[in-house]
Amino acid sequence: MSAPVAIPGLDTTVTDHARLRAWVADMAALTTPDEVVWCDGSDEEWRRLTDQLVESGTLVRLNEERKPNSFWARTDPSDVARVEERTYICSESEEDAGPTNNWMAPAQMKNIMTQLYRGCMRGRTMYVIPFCMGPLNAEKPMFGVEITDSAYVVASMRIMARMGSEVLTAMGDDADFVPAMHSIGAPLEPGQADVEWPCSQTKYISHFPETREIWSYGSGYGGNSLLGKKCYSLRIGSAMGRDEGWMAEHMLILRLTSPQGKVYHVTGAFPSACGKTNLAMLEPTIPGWKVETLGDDIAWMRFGEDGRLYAVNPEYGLFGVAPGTDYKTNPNAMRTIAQGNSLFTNVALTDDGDIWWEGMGEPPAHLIDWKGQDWTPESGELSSHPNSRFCTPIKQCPILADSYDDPRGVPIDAILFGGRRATTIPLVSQSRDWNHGVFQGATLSSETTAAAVGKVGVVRRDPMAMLPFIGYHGGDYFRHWIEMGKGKDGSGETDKLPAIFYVNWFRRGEDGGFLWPGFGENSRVLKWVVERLEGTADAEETPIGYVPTPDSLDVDGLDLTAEQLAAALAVNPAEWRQELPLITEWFEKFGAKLPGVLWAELDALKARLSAE
Ligand code: GTP
Ligand code: SPV
Ligand code: MN
Repeated sequence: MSAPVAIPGLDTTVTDHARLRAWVADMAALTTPDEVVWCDGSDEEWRRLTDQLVESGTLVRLNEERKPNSFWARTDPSDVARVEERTYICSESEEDAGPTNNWMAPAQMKNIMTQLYRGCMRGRTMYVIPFCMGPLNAEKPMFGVEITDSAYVVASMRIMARMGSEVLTAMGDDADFVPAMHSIGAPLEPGQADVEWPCSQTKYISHFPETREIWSYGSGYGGNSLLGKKCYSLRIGSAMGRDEGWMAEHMLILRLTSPQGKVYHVTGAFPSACGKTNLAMLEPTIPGWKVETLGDDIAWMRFGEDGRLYAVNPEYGLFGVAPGTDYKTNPNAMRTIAQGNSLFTNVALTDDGDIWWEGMGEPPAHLIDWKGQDWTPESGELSSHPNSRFCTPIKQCPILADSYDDPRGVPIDAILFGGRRATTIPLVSQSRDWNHGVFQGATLSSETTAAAVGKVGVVRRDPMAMLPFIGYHGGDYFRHWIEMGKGKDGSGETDKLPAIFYVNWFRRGEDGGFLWPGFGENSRVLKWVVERLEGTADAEETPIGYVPTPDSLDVDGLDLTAEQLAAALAVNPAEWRQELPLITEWFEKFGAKLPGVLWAELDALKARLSAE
């Protein structure tokens, strides 16, 4: 029911979509903004909003010659990352949220959040952003509409998703869409001065998987506020995929061409800040190999007519970890941001109006750090927050694959699971078969990073790199993976499925340093993966899967001793035996919903290890 309120911009001729109009009217009546703006995605709108954000102090315009049409933003120091503790899956039954999510009953959550939303946009503008995840010409375009009171969110959404008039027109008057409600939770009283980064100390990131709704409150940070990304494309998306027979995964997508001109597509699921963007944009160090980018964070995968699994990147931009990004590590990311049209959040500002972060060569003599303070190399503090980010259009990536816009996606040949582990996990191993690969994914472990609020460096299980993003019961999610392994419509055409590999770029040697050089050198691992697909690379069968023999991995020209290579590839049964009780404990969390085949995989692993 829409209450009769006279808010400028609320009554509009831009759409005849009755459900959309009613929802916007309801939210406006609840949050009482000064005006409602329907976003069209135009250049004029971008200029107006960024000018306004510069005026209010949220953005600083960067040097036009270095970073044209680009801006520097600093958040409140408390609003720098995803807040997993405040993220909820609100299914009707608690059981359906499973053991990996926070849960609250939908009615109770809506009650609490309705109180928070009441009047929360006072003194602010309500923006309505029609968006589409994935190509607009998809068979079934995946529409969403985000309501927000943050112009920073609108500007970021314009980079990260296809949005604006074109989308609204395509929605017609009755297209299905995911309503995604967002407020920073910082109303302005008459005469009250705004702060540079308004947000609230109370935060809720709530998902209603049954009604396909998102309600977010209190944070302006990416994953909490750009609701097309993690909230829609992973949490709601995973629930849709379960119901409709497809998969929403936290994966990069790349296209790999061998020196013989053969084309392969690879996806990779690594937890947050564990290397997806870097691998997706990799510049191979081995001659003749070519990588092209399709996506750096999210893949939607469904079976094609031919029974193969096809992946689409639902996003339109890159929201990448800034620190560590440099011409040496990720030159293609540097070339992408060099074209401008980007937002940089919580990095440092140089005296000549450019950006800088740790890992970008020699530090300048003076910077303004992410907290707005003067910084010098002697400061002894990081100039940029470890989770500082660049937000940049994917179309600017110089190695974007031409198939990026294809609504059918690209056929996947290999899936990589990977984590950040100082010990135990070898550089690469190939799973024995699909179910063993699902076991590798389900037991994936990684050290926590700055991408989420909380302690960094703690090893935790992060199944398929989806721990914070599975929108339903994790046991059902594993079952869905097992079901997908039976082929299109359960056809049993398992030879058409991608092969599954488990990688770890982050194993450390006795000196504490990384054993493997990583970045562009990871092309050597991709080469081994392809040669396994082609049946030409040797492997040693170990209890945990197939590991490269020292000769089968191309290390030509690499400054790596035989001992270092052996240490990177080592499968140490004693270390693996220590994992077994941890895996048992992990699986027990899922109770009766853990697919029996995963218990069987664990038993088989135990048996293989005890035979060592
Ligand atoms: P999200 O955007 O949070 O999902 O992260 P991501 O998985 O895309 O990670 P990203 O590629 O941004 O890398 C995160 C951090 O790991 C950066 O600081 C990188 O420099 C570093 N990194 C990436 N790849 C490698 C690698 O192969 N070796 C090493 N040692 N570090 C890497
Ligand atoms: C991640 O944390 O996995 C990210 C950044 O990709 S965010 O959009 O904040 O989720
Ligand atoms: Mn991510």
